[in-house]
Amino acid sequence: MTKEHKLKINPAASSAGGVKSLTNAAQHIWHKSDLLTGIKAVKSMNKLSGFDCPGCAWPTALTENLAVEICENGIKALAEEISPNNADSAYFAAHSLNELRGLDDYHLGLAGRLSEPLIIREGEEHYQPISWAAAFDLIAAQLQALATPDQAAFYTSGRTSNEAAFLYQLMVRMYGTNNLPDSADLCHEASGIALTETLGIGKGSVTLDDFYRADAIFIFGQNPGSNHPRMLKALQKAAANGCKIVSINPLIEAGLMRFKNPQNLNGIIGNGSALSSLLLQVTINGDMALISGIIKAVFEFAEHEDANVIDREFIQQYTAGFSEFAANIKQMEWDEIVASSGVSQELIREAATIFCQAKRVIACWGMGLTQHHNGVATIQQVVNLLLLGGHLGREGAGVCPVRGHSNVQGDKTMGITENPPAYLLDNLAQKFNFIPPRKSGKDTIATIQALAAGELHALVTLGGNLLMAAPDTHATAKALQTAQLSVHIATKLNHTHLYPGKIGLLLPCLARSEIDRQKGIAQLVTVENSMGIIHRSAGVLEPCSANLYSEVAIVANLAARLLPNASLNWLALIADYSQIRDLIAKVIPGFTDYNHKIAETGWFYLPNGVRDKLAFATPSAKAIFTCHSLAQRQLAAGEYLLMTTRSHDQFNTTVSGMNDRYRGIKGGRMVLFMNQLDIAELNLTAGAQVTLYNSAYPEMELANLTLVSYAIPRRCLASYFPEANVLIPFDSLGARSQTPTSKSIVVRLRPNS
Ligand SMILES: Nc1nc2c(c(=O)[nH]1)N[C@H]1C(S)=C(S)[C@@H](COP(=O)(O)OP(=O)(O)OC[C@H]3O[C@@H](n4cnc5c(=O)[nH]c(N)nc54)[C@H](O)[C@@H]3O)O[C@H]1N2
Ligand SMILES: Nc1nc2c(c(=O)[nH]1)N[C@H]1C(S)=C(S)[C@@H](COP(=O)(O)OP(=O)(O)OC[C@H]3O[C@@H](n4cnc5c(=O)[nH]c(N)nc54)[C@H](O)[C@@H]3O)O[C@H]1N2
Ligand SMILES: [Mo]
Repeated sequence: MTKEHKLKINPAASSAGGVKSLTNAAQHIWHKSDLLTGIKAVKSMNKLSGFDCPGCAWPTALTENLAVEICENGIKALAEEISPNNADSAYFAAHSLNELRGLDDYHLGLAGRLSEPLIIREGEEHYQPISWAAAFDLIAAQLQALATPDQAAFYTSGRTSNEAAFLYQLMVRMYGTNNLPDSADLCHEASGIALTETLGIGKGSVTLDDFYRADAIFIFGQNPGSNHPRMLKALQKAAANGCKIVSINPLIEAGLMRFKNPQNLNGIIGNGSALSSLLLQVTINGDMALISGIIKAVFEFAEHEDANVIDREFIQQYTAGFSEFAANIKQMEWDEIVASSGVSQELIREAATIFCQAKRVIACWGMGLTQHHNGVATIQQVVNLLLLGGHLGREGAGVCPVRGHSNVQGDKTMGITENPPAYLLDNLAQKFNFIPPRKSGKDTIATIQALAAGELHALVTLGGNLLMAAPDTHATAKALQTAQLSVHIATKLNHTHLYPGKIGLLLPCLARSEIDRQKGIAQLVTVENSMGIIHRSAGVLEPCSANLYSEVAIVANLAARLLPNASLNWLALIADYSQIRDLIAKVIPGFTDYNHKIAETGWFYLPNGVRDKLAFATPSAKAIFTCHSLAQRQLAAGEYLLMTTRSHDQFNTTVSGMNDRYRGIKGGRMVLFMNQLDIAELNLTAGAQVTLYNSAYPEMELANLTLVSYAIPRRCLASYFPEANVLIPFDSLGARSQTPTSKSIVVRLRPNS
C-alpha cells in the first residue's frame, strides 16, 4: 500500500514542460545514480549512435538535432534502469518474499537492479543464487516435461528488442505453442484490430513530417504531457504552422493546453505556446457519440453549405460501405449524441467546422479510446471520420495510434502475437523447416485465467510486470502462484516476481542503456517506433553487474537446451546479432537489406501500404466504412464511471515518485478525482477519505482514497493505475480486443468509516 504521509493538493497546471521538467529530471538521476553516469547516458539517449529511450514509442525527430531528443519522463525512465544493482543475493537473503510483498511499487523499485540469476522453490521465503547454466537446464527440463507445450505461456512486455523478440517467438513456436501474450493485449490491441479490419494494416499511417503539414490534429484520450512529452514539440511546431489542435478528453490535461519547451529559452522564461484550439471535455466513454456527432455535423454542412467537405472522389475510388455508413449516421439523434458525449451540439459543430476547413487531418489516440468495451468500434468511428474527408495516404493526414512501450510495435512486427497471420507461420515453416502450431494461443487475460483454472503450468515473462499490469490484482496474484514454473527475465524487481509458484527463476538482463558485448564485440539491436521507423540502438554504459546476460543471450541459451534438434545453431547467433537480422529479413516482410540499411543510415521506414500508395490490404482492397451504435451503459443511482490513469511520476507499474505535477498532486497517489458538484451531492468535502468498490462485485474495493475536487465531468471519476486495478474484474473486457476496460469501471463509493 502506498504511504500517504504528506499528500498536498494544488490547483492543476495550465501548461506542461518548462524549466521544472529539467530540474525534476535531474533530481531523479541524482537520486538514483551518480551524476557522471547519468550525464553520459542522457547525452547518448535517442541519438542514432546511442540507444533508444526506454520510455515511450514516440519517434525521434530524425531530421532534427538528435542531441536534444530527450524529455523529463524519458530521463526518469532511464534513471530507473541506471539505478545501483542492490537487488543481489545478499538483498534477497535479508528480505523475505512476504516482507517484500508489503512494499509498494515505489519502495520495491528502490531495491535497484537485479544482478545475478536467482531461484526460489515452494516453501522457501528467500530467492537464492543459481548459475546460469543450471537455470537454463532446469527451465528446459521443466518445459520438456509438460504434457503439451500449450501448458506454457510466454509473455512479452514491449521493451524487448526486435532481435530478442524474433528469437523468442521462434523458440516458442518451435517448442509448439502460440501462447504469446504481450503487454499490447492490455494496451493498443483495439487499435490493431480496428485498423486491420478497415485499412488492412494494424499500424498508424503518419510520419513526424505529417504533423508539420497538418491543418488539424484531433487528439483522443491521450495525455502527451506526461506520457509522450516529445510529442508536445511536434504539436508546438504544428500549431506554429497554423494547425488547429482539438483535444478530446474528460480531463483538461496541462500538456494539451500550453507547452513550454524546456530546451529553448522562451520555454524556460516565457509562458510557452498555446496548443489546443479546442478542448472537448467528453464524458468517459462518450467518444463514440462525440465522433458520431462530428460526422453528423459534417454531413449537415455538406447538405446546406455547398462546401466541398466530403471527399466523394476518394470515397468512390478507395472505399466500400459508404451508403450504409451514411444511413447509420443519419438515424442517430442529436439529443442522444449530446447526452452520451456530454458535449454540447454547439461545441461538436465547432469541432466539425475545424474538420471541414482542414485539407489535411490527423487523428491521434491513446488509452482513453482503447481501454473500453467498445474500443474497437470507437477507433473505427475515428477511421470513418477520416475516410469521409479522404484524409489517408496524403501528406499531413492519417491515423496515429500513439503507442506505449518503446518497442511494442516492433515486437508485434516480429511475430509476438497469439494469433499469428498465416504468412508468418508459412515463412517460419519454410525457413526453419518445422511445423508451426496453427491453433491460436492465449492472450494475456486468457493466460491468467488458464493459470487460475490450473490449465497452464509454466509462465515465462520477457520483461514487464504482469501482476500489477493486469486487472484484479488479488486474483492475478493467486493465479500466478498456481504455476509449477515461473521464469522472469527482468532488469528490476517487481511484484510479479514475488508470486513465483512451485519453482521461480529470476533472470537478470542488460538494460538498453548498457553496452552489450558478445565475445568482446559490442552489439547493437533494433527497435520500431510508433511511426514504423526501424532504427538501431546501442547502449553506452558499462553493465551494472558482470553477471548479466542480454535478452538475446538468455533466449538463445534457453532455446539451445529446449530445442537441441532445431535446424539452427542458437548459440552461434549470440556472437553476432546481425545474423539474427539476416534471419528476420528472410521471414518478415519489409526487412530486405536490413543489416545494410542499419549500417548505412541507422534507420529506415517499413513499407506502409496506406501511407505509401493508398493500398488497402483488406479482402476487397478498399478502405472499409463501418457502422456502429451509440448504445452506452446507463449508470444506476449511486454509480460512477471510473478511469484509471497514469500520474506524471510513473512508467506503467514503475512508480518513480509520489507527485502528479500537472494535476496538482504532491506526496501521494491514493487520490480520487471527482467533480465538485458530485462531492457536494454526497455531502462530502474535498479531502475526505473514501472507499471505492466495484458495483457488480462489491467485495472488490480500494480504501483510503482522498477526494480531490477536479474539473472532470459529472459521474466520472479518475484514480491511478496500478493501485486501482483491484477494482477491475476479469469479465470486463473490450469486445474482440479482450483488453481490460481500465478506463470504464462502474463503481460506487462510501466514506471511510
Ligand atoms: N512517462 C510515462 N510515459 C509513458 C507511460 C507511462 O506510464 N509513463 N506509459 C507508456 C504506455 S505503455 C502507454 S500505452 C502510453 C499511455 O499513454 P496515454 O494513452 O496518455 O495513457 P493514460 O495515462 O492511461 O491516459 C489516457 C488519457 O485518456 C484520458 N481518458 C480516459 N478515459 C477517456 C475516455 O473515455 N475518452 C477520452 N477521450 N479520454 C479518456 C485520460 O484523461 C488521459 O488523459 O504511454 C507510454 N508512455
Ligand atoms: N488499470 C490499468 N491497468 C493497465 C493500464 C492502465 O491504463 N490502467 N495500462 C496497461 C498498459 S497500456 C500496459 S502497456 C501494461 C504494461 O504492462 P507491462 O509491460 O507488463 O508493465 P511495465 O510496468 O511496463 O513493466 C515494468 C517491468 O519491466 C521490466 N523491464 C524494464 N525494462 C526492461 C528491459 O529492458 N528488459 C526486460 N527484460 N525487462 C525490463 C522491469 O522488471 C520492470 O519492473 O499495463 C496495462 N495495465
Ligand atoms: Mo501500453
